[in-house]
Amino acid sequence: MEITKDTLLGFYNTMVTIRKFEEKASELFAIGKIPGFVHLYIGEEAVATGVCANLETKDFITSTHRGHGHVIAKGGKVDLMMAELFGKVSGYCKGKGGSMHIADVDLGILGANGIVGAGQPIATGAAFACKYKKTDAVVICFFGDGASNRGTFHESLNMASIFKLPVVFVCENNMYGISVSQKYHMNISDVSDRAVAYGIPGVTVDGNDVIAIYEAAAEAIHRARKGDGPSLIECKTWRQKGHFEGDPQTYKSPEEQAEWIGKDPIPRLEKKLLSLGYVQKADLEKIKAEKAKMIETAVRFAETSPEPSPADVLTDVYAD
Ligand SMILES: Cc1ncc(C[n+]2csc(CCOP(=O)(O)OP(=O)(O)O)c2C)c(N)n1
Ligand SMILES: [Mg+2]
Repeated sequence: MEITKDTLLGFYNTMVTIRKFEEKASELFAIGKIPGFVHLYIGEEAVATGVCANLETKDFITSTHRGHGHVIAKGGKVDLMMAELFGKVSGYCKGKGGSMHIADVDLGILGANGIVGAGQPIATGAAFACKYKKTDAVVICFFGDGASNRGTFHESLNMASIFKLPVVFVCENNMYGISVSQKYHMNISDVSDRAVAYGIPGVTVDGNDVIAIYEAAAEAIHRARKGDGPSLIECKTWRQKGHFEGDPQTYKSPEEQAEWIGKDPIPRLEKKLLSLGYVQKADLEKIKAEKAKMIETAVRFAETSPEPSPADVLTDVYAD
């Protein structure tokens, strides 16, 4: 599979947008401008980027509590996202969802979700609908290593397998469920081994290598789109921040943190772009400055947007 300069630069733009969004969210949370919980995706940007680069607008994703990267990679607008984090009426969900419940059905973003593992049956149901309606769309289900221990994971893979549904299960294995290391929360080292139990392909890829993820996802998405059913892709990665903003992270050793910072997916892609002669260092700086500016504009939009009215507290909460 030949990967063009434009494709690689597209990856870079998306990953830097996610990084800048997350860094700004961290800063704003620390000074009390963002209410509620914030779970950041810093260090994991290659996963959403590499997978979603294969998708079309008609395709769907389900996301998690750590969902900002998925939304951006699927085409979500950073100003509406930032306003949602601020709880403003101009946000994606009129400020009623917050960081963990951003959705944009028109873009196929079926929602971030505060309930671990809840996206798996939603993705399976959406894939059933795609097959039933013969829309040729596929569904990507993002979830963590912790979520692969939930019953929803096993039920969803089984159902998707027997019905040959067009869904790709993407496990973002950042090696922790909150403070609990994978070593303690499961008895296997590769989540992809779980695919065997459902008779579907399962692969493990380097989750900090956007190209490897793009290629693995391309194959699984092609398979799903042509009617051959689901796959499981495990991306081994690392969250550079705490589970949530404010987490003291006493469970991570400084050595493992340093090792993984050294594997940061963004400098890694920068090296690739530079070595191929596609960019100069100044071009990369320019992209970073552009994205930082775009996020500043989003923050201004969020800050200057009105607060929701208490009178609207129950509107859009229940479906008729
Ligand atoms: C059903 C359910 N159980 C427990 C929680 C509390 N909880 C929030 S995040 C989390 C860990 C999730 O770990 P993982 O799936 O690996 O995702 P990560 O945070 O590492 O991205 C838990 C247990 C929850 N939100 N929902
Ligand atoms: Mg995890």
